[in-house]
Amino acid sequence: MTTPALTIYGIAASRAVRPLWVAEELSLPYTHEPVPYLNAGARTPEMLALNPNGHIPVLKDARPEGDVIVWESMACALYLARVHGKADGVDISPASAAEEADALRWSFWAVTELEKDALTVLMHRVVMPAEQRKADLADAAERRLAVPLGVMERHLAAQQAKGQSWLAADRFTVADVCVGAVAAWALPARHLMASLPLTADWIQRCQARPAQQALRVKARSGR
Ligand SMILES: N[C@@H](CCC(=O)N[C@@H](CS)C(=O)NCC(=O)O)C(=O)O
Repeated sequence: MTTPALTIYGIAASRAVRPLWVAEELSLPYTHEPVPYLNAGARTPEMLALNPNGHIPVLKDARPEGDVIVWESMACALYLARVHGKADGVDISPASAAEEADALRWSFWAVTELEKDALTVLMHRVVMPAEQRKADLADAAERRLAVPLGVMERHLAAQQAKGQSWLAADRFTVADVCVGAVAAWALPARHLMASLPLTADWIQRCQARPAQQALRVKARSGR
């Protein structure tokens, strides 16, 4: 058996889920190296040689012209779709200039407008031990999130009016992966989500993708 050209470094219970999810959706052959981020797992000499920031995920694409190394989770996800997708209007890769633009703008939007506050909600509502959670931090993050998530709610309503049930098209695309992976962190903001029915429904549909469910099983196993 030949070794796959693609290697994704990083456990599924991390931002590595973004490129892992794209690879699964595209049915790409790849090697998964479940490097943890705790205990400086991303800061070994081998990992620092790949990503001097000391973070996961990292993507390696062994190409005839030489290895291509990508870090930053959104870049890894978008690279896989751009370079390894078919762009046929069937798979999740952008199939037109408009879809490419949507994948880029919504992915950048997710990391700049959503990620920090969504992570605060997740950590201080669910992940941290109860005695360390700070409700006031989560409350403030939820108030701020109401603004960008309101933008998303209105966008999804406009998409629905065009007969498109996903973020960038009438099919699930890499834009849904990139934004859905971040927006899901805000699900514990229950009151906020109750006020955003289209957004809550879209996040649940992203989470219900078989690729996402398989990765959640993997995440629970620690890989
Ligand atoms: N902006 C980066 C953030 C990467 C990041 O912070 N990854 C975490 C895991 S989700 C990590 O590697 N933390 C280990 C550390 O910072 O030591 C990305 O999206 O890839």
